[in-house]
Amino acid sequence: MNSAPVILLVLVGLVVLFGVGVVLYNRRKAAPQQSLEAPVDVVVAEPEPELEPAPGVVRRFARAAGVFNGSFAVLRGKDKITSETWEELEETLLRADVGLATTTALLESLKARVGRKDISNPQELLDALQGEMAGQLSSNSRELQFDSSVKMPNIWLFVGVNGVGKTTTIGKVAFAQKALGRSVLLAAGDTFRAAAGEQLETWAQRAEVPIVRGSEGGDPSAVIFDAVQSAAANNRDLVLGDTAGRLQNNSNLMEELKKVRRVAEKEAGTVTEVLLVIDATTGQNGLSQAKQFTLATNVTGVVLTKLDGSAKGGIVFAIETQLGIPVKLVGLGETIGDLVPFNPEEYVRELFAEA
Ligand SMILES: Nc1nc2c(ncn2[C@@H]2O[C@H](COP(=O)(O)OP(=O)(O)OP(=O)(O)O)[C@@H](O)[C@H]2O)c(=O)[nH]1
Ligand SMILES: [Mg+2]
Repeated sequence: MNSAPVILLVLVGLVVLFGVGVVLYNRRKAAPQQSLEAPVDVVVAEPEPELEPAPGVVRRFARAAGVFNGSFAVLRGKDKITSETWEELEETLLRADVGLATTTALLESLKARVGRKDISNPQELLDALQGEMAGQLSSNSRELQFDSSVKMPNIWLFVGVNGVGKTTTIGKVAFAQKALGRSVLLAAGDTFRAAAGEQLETWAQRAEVPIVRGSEGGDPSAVIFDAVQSAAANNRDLVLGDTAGRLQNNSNLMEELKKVRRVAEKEAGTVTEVLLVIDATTGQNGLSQAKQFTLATNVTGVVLTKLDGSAKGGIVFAIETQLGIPVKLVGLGETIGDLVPFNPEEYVRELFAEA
């Protein structure tokens, strides 16, 4: 009768053994599973084919220029020039921010040619428009002016209303000019707010160039003057001068810029470029700002920024026909390499390229 506890003990022992066995079996089974996960991780770490490669600067330029594609495709599909053709053309040009004055002039000229039977179908009309638009772009030099004959630093000033991209453009230009072998110095002439100097300092670090800063609320001309003196003393080639996009009293901004320019040339430097920075996304507003700046300072070129985020690339024509100033550089993003020289032939070709 004493066998009952023994049987119970044996049973418990068997259950425990079975349990341990199951756990061990599961562990062993789990082990290869874990080692299988490693290759899965590797697969995940490989470039994902679904992910679109980051669009390069060239592609962004083509995309910005491709604003006419849709409407022109519709026009190309027709075989007669009708009043609708003209409406479609006008609407497309205005939508791309070519501007009313420039659009009207372009269409007048084309209507005259259709009247003379020079042009007889929509395809010829578009070809003629392309030719006219290409012809409207300035024949002035788009090269950044650098006078190496003077034995003093060249100064390039960057002007424009706040937020257009002056400071960012200076960082990009510093990087590009340094790559060309020039020794560059940045001048933090925007003393309107402390953050402006810090922002330029960050760009100086990225481009690995020195910077001269003043105090917040200080005299911008004094900063430029100090920067030019420093550049001259250290045989630097080029000073890139940042300026404020606004002052406490906006009407003083133009006077301030005139003074900055005067002071920059007072002793050791020569201003060879005054680059007006215009934000492409502001459209025709940018144009009226530009007029004010050209009146106050002798603007030598335009930098058109944010063309990567804009369907308003037509502003190039408005700027060049109405101000007569060449667009020299185009900004296509926020990083240091996102700046390209403006190539008018390529731009017009892209505008009229069939999608
Ligand atoms: N997408 C895009 N953004 C840009 C470009 N250029 C500048 N930006 C952005 O525009 C914003 C304003 O640029 P800033 O360089 O600070 O402009 P700013 O003219 O110096 O402005 P203020 O100092 O306020 O007068 C920033 O967020 C920049 O990153 C460009 O070409 N493309
Ligand atoms: Mg700035």
